[in-house]
Amino acid sequence: MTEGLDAVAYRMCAGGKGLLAADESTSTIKKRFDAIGVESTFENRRDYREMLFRSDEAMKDYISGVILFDETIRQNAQDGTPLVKLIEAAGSIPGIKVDEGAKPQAGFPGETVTEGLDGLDGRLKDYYALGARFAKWRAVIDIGAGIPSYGSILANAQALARYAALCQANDIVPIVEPEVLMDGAHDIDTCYHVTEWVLKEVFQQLYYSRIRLEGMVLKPNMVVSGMTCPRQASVAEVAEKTVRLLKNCVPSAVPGIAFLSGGQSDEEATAHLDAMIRHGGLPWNLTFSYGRALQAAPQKAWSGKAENVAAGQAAFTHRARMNHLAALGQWSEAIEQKQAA
Ligand code: 5MM
Repeated sequence: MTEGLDAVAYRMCAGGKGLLAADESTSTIKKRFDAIGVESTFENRRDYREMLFRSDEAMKDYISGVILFDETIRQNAQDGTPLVKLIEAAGSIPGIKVDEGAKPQAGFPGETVTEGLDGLDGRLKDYYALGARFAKWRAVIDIGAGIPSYGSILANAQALARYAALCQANDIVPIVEPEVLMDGAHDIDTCYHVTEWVLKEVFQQLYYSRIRLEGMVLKPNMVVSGMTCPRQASVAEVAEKTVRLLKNCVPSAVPGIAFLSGGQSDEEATAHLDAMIRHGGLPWNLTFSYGRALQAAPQKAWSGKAENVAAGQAAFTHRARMNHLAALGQWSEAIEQKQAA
């Protein structure tokens, strides 16, 4: 018997577990590998991801699901076991990124719209057969002079809603990811207002597309200062403003919200999540769906060498454990230091 949409959506964000975003496209993983001096070959990408998925403690106790890229969902481990089976064996859920990237939006200089709706119904059927029980689509909203525009927010929200409808029709939980980028010198209140505008429009379009909110997961950015803003908000301010914004925009029928890290440091991403949970009284489960903030440390520790696999797994397990504690509101700087040692 297959688990229903609502049950999968709930399981993705519950119990202090969160998602590993390992869905880097070929060009993004190349950038990550370039930074550690590793050639981005089919075999190296397999070995790296196999190292993560064979990290027993992390995968069994802290990672509820893994977002995969098309290549990975079809790839076998060195011993021939499908990588998807490694994830399932750990009790974690395989998922798949189905968007085809943010492309320049005609008529909207400096803005993008995410593509990938053509043929999506058929691709979702294939991915379900390969084991995917959830999917992800990322819309990208930049803050700059005169942007974002309503036309771009609307086009992206409509695409997210159409994607989510196709997912649910195929028994796949949609992760709806509207990311307001933290690049730029804007302040935290600008991030608040733009994210509010985006989330209001996204939930409006989800309503028009008849999305079952109980069977989806939201993956938003946190409300943070722009990366080059001279005044960087404190952890407490980020947590307070993010919780306030979400309470104003996200219906309580949504079972879970799993944040992206978006360029925050590993520890900032953990500290922010922990501070939000400590607010208490939240109507949804809050957790992580980090890419960089879970993988930067293991990538560095591994550096493409077979003899470093144990060190890479230890680094991944540490970050996953810290985010697990944060998702339970039990993380602290002292624990971070003690367990890293
Ligand atoms: C892992 O990165 C994902 C894929 O990005 P590309 O399609 O550009 O290669 C990305 O969508 C990711 O899942 C989310 O943005 C969260 O990652 P971060 O690093 O922001 O936590």
